[in-house]
Amino acid sequence: MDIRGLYPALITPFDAALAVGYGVLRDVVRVTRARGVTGFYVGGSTAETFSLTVEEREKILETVMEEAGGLPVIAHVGVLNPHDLKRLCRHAASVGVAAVSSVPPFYYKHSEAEITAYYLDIAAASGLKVLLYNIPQFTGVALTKKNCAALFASGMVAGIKHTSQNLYDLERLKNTFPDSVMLAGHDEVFCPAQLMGAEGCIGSTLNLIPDRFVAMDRLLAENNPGEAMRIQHTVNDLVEAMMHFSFFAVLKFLMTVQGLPVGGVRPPLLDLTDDEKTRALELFQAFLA
Ligand code: MN9
Repeated sequence: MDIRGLYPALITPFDAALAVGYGVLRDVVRVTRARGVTGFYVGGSTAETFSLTVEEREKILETVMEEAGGLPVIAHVGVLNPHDLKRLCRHAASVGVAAVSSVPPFYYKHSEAEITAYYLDIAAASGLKVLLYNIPQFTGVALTKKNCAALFASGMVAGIKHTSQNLYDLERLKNTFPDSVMLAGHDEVFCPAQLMGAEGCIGSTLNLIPDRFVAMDRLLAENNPGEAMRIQHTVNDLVEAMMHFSFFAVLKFLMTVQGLPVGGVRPPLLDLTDDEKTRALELFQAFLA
């Protein structure tokens, strides 16, 4: 399955009791589909995945698969416990995802051999190709053409979700492994990432403003990077403003304001205060104006 394209890194809706809102999740998938996204990334950072149980992660994936209408779904299966990892890999394969994905093993400083073995275990347990998830700001390790060479050589890597502003690393990866799919992971560098070798993106703000990414993508395909960058600047004004708040809390608040009642965030993340909500609403209204 072709995994190039525009993916929301889906949020996880929660109800007032902080249980997963599976019905609202269906709505999020339907609404973003109607607004032009071409696939779904499930259970990643934006999903608050490390605050979910294994059972919830499985049920969330099943729910998205039912609403995805045949669009490619990529499941983040990352977890340190090998038992849960194998279970999530097998489950993802059983429901028909296009690829599995994971951040590299985290918390400890893992060696290159350990990172390689972790990903090969995922490929073996799922029988699927793996989309590496490079997010050095959180994992403390940058995946590069050098330390991922063995993984790409294994033939089990679909590509990389590059959530890094180092676009030189991205360009070197694409240049070295041209048959792999590179997806931008930082929404604020969507346009330049496409010029540096990405063929799409996986991002949190595609839950909220997917149409802006569809528009940028179309303009780039029409060879009009100038106009695409005009949109990028407006997106980045919003992202910069959102970064003054707890990011996923403000993202979910703005989705709620837009008519998708996705609720708040799960602890240990904190929701916006009433004052923050007022300010967030003002800045979003300015963005839409
Ligand atoms: O999944 C997201 N990564 C994180 C991708 O949140 C860690 C991005 O979409 C960012 O939220 C976004 C803002 O920095 O680029």
